[in-house]
Amino acid sequence: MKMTFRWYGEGSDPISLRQIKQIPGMTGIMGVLDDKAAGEVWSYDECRAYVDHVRDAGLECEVIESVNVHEDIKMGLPTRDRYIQNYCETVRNLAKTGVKVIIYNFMPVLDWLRTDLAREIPEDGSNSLYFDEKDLGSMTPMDIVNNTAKSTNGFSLPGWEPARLAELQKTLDIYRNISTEDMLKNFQYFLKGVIPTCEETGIRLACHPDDPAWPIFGLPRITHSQEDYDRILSLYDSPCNTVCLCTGSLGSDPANNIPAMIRHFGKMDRIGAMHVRNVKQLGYHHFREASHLSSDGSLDMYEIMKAVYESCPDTYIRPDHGRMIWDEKGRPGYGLYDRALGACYLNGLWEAIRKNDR
Ligand SMILES: [Mn+2]
Repeated sequence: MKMTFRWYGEGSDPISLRQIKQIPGMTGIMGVLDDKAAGEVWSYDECRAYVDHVRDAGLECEVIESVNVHEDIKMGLPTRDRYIQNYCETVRNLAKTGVKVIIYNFMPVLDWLRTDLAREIPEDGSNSLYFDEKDLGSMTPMDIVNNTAKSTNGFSLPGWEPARLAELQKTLDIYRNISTEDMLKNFQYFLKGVIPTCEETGIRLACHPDDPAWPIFGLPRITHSQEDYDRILSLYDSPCNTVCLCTGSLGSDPANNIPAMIRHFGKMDRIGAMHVRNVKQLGYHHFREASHLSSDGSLDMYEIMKAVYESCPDTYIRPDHGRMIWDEKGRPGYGLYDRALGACYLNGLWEAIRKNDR
């Protein structure tokens, strides 16, 4: 297991590489070129400069996140071929710098979704990301976008880039005529276009699940259960077609048995990377994010780490969204303190599991 930390890059992330390096057991980052629009090529020079900068700080940079798939690919528009070519070029450029895994998602338009980015946790006065489907009742997708954009403390958020949301209404109208089956066909077309380049360059592509793990606003979401991922892996059978198993996204639905899913895909060697965080299920389509500690949420983090140890012990892991604690002001979900605590806790579980196995 390699413990890593999401980092948005110099100028975009208020957290420094030096701070990340000081978290015990931290080996590297999961990086992103934060200013890139979906569909744009990440040039070799840009990738090289980013990776070298991370390495100069004594950290590895083997996982890159949010190489976003252009909406035209997901919608199956004729313009998709150009964007698939661009994607392949980015894959090649990243591979040349030593990157091993690229995390992406195939969520239609809205990416991850919350109804509150700073809901106070009554027990301790901290706050975290929160979702209650009942609050969506009166909201349009446009309301949600505006709300989210207002609550980010001035930071960009992955998946909420203004450029891709500018034509939101037009995009939503197109999706009205796209079925789940169409979406799967578009996904397969994308994989057929990109996986051969991944195989050639040794990059593993890891698909992040829908967050939350159910359909929203009637959009065709196809990546939120074990069955969904079995189908996606069968669309293109390759060791490079893998899952980014995000325990918090999948864990928003109590029907998903996370340790069982880790074992299932881990034993197939189809987990490219993991996001490991806890979530507190509060009712039907209703949850908030919790500290990583098992007893603070609904997921058994010991069982999760044990499943990793037993089925995919070499995978990349990072703590995911943290609460805002100790008066930190930062990007919602991506503060330093609670994610650092999360990493230490997961490392502690790992040490105990490992030693207990001797
Ligand atoms: Mn995640």
